[in-house]
Amino acid sequence: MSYSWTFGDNASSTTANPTHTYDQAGVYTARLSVSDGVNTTVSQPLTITVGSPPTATILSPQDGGTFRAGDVISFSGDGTDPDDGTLPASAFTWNIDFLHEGHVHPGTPIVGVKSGTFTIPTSGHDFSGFTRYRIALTVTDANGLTATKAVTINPEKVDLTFDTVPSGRTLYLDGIARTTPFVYDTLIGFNHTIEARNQSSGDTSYSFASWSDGGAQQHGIVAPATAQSYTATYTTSSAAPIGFVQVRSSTPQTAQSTVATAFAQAQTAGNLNAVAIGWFDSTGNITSVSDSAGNTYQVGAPTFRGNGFSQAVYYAKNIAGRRRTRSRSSSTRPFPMSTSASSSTAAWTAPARWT
Ligand SMILES: [Ca+2]
Repeated sequence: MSYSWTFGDNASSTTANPTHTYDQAGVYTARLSVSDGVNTTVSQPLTITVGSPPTATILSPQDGGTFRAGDVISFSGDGTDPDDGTLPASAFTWNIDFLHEGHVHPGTPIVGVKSGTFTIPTSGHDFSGFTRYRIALTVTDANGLTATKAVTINPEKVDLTFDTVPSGRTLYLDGIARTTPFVYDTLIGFNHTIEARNQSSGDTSYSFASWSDGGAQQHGIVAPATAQSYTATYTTSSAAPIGFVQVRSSTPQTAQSTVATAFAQAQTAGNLNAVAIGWFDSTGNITSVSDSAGNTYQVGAPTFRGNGFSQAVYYAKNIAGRRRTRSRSSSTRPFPMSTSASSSTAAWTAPARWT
């Protein structure tokens, strides 16, 4: 069995239990490999600190201190070393990290100063949940030995309650949809955007009416120092039901290019109009059906051919809501015709050969 030590300062040994003296203070890594001539095993690295490490002290902020959005936090510290005495500013490195639940958003290290300031943001990454800042000072002595001290400061938070009237609707907080009611914890003084978008559910439409704080449909808020509620009130409306189906008929007895029939009742926007058309011709086709409100009719049931007659059904859905007149055309004696629609008039035009 053979032994091979390296001590990290270019020195080595082949004895099993060597003694080694380091000439210079510093941090070294020692390793041992053991061999039986066939297989070699290398030990875990062993860190050896030679000399006296420095001491770091954070003078401010106080560990456990608190902050609000926009606060300017001053930090300062000292570093001393048994060998070097008071350490210069060049020996200082500060790390100001934002901690969120179990993970870290590291800040850019600040190097070469014994003190400084940083400002708590008023927007951006929010402080909801378990958040805080960790301020760590690392000092390094002339031999490269280090010491680190850290303090944590905590946010002063407030609960904001959001709701809608009626409740159970969706609000947007900083652009993220949330179902009401909900409570949001945030940093006092932090800026947020709240929005009560118009929305619908099933046949019910919800139109924004007002916010309890008098703000616009979308507006910014600054988290106050005490708990606050924000409620958006909506005006609700239900889609109109499909209109009443009515019947009326026109029976021109001479050839005409257009036949018009008035619907019996006023119509409601959104209704469905259906028109049944018959004519004494087993080959002609209806070319178009329209009404005076500008609604365009589509074929509902294809033209049916009988012995000397035809008939077809047309419809227009989601109609505009006002009275209108209707007509149709044919060159033969029209079939007694009936219309089913919620109220208006429609017109239909015969093929060219009819006229
Ligand atoms: Ca030292």
